Amino acid sequence: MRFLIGILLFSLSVLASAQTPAPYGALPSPRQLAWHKMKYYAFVHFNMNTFTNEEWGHGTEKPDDFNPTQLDCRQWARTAKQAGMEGIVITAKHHDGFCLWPSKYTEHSVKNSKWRNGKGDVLKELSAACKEYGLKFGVYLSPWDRNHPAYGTPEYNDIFKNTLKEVLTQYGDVFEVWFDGANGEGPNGKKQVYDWPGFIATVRQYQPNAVIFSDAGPDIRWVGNEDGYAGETNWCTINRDKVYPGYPNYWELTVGEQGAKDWVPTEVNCSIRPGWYYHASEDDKVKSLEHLVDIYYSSIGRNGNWLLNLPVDRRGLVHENDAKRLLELKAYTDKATVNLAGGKQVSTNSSFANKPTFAASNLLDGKRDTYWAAADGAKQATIDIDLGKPTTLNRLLIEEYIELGQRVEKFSVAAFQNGSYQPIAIGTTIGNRRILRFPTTTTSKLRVSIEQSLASPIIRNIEIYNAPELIVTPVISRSKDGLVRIASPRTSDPVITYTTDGSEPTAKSPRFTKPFALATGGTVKARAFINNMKQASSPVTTAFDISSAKWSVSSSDKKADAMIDGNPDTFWRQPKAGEGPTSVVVDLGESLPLRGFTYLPRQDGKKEGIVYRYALSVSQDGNTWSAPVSQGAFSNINNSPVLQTIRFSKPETARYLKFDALETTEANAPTISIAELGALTK
Ligand code: FUL
Repeated sequence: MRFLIGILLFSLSVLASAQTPAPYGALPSPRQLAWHKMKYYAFVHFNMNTFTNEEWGHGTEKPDDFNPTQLDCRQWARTAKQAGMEGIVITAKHHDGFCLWPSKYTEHSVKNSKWRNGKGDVLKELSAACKEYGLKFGVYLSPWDRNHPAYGTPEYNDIFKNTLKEVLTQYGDVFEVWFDGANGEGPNGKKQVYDWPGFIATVRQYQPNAVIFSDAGPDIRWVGNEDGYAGETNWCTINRDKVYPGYPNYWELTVGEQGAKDWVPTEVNCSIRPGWYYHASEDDKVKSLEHLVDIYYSSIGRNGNWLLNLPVDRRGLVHENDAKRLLELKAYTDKATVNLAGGKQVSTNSSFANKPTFAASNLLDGKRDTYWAAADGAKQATIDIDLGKPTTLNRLLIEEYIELGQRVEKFSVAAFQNGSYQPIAIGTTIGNRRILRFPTTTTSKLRVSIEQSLASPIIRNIEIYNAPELIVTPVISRSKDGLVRIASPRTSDPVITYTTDGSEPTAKSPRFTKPFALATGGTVKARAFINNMKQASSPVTTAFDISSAKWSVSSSDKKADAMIDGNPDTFWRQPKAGEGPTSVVVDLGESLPLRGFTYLPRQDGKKEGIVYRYALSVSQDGNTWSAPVSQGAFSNINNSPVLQTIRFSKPETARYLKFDALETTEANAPTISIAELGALTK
């Protein structure tokens, strides 16, 4: 009898597996699947740093410094909603330890601030606003705490768990908990050994549906950069055992690991401005529409979700410039995603068990739960889409049915032209969502070929778009001799107009025809036009201080000039690790009133030699040096290698600058590198 039941069960399972495609490899959990249905939501960096003009606060700030004058979380939610975003993740506590809610577990919180007489609670207002606007609510909580007296002791782990509990139990549903990998010293100079399993268990206990983000997941992973780019190849899988928050081989996170055992997809976080926090000096540095569109395709279009940061300002509002750009992006992406393939004819050369349930028509039906599956065991297949009439197109969206795993390794797209299929695009992985960009083509038939797959391909959806062309924003540069050039790369025959009086460039502004001098500095704004001046790029602004025309670097290394050549793409590197100077002296050629300096780290994506701690001294004669007029650390420079602007506490008059690199971001790479050093005289 037992034997017969065994046979029956076995035959039933064989039958069932023949009826539906079998899953392959690591699979997403229900909470991950819910997250995969999202794609675009806001990060808001708003906390103590907003008021102290810092990126990483020190933990010594006064609670009274937190003082928004017109805080309006409904404005944030309204702006996010209008922008097409699906949620907001707020920096409830950043590295300086200040809590945006009245926590029982620290004195460093809104409860001790004069703001609303200590009765304010940003999380309460934001969670209510999110609810009102139908947005999901998420929280960023930094385990690193530069204020808490218990930091660096086992007691702190319990405090952090209690803090988490407060945030996870008082504000309704939380869809995401964002754990930062940064782990520095606390107020006692001690580092903390974090109880990650305990932190994760706390989230699971109080918000079981929330996804947990960190470098290592467990649910969603960091993409390995803060620039907004996932890998063109991007697997949802990694081996979680080897990755941990603060994992040094962060570039592995950009592409994931094919066939690895854990499902931990990428969330792409980047800021709409250079900094994460609001700095008035960055009001004209909001990323251009073209840049944001590029990030859209490199995040949402490369199997990631996009967490776009809005640095809420000191009033407590999303700044007008950021809000305007968000709406421009929404208007563009709406136009760029009008589906031209919906309901068209589609056929494939392979299908699972020849069953209508897995038919090709599912590919174009716009439904999330239906899919086409190739025959069991097939590793290749072709999908033919008949658009019925010549159609102009330049984008293709393709999505795998990830409920059964991520499979496709390589695919291509071809357009039927002059009697045969001509290749127009290639791709590697697909995953939850992949958008391919290719030159505008007109065709009535498209062929998508799955060329290599870990298991038989299973595709949920294909869409085709004709995205409007965008003009690339001009690039403004100034050479060492103080001549300004403006170029608009990859745009044919643009007309570039510019201003130097701070006004917005229009079609009527002076045209850029040849380099012009701006040796003592000024602000240049430019814009590119095409189509008889009817179509314009975003305006771009670059402010210059004094040029380096008269400067020299006191060094026998000829390459040292790279650090003062005005070209951000060249950099000087200390010849050999541990050898040569870790300090450089720049002769400004004349005595100048100095208000600060700038350091641009190398811009080639590599980290070697990026300076973290520095000291800056000045001299009139190059022999006698002041004590450092500025000394400190460039916050977050490793993850976000943008221009560092340091202002002195009081003006200094000097002819020589000495820049001492006290520590680099990678402890084991003592060589230093500098793309540009600059002086601030204004
Ligand atoms: C990083 C932090 O150190 C930055 O300040 C910022 O919060 C960014 C989103 O994550 O690791």
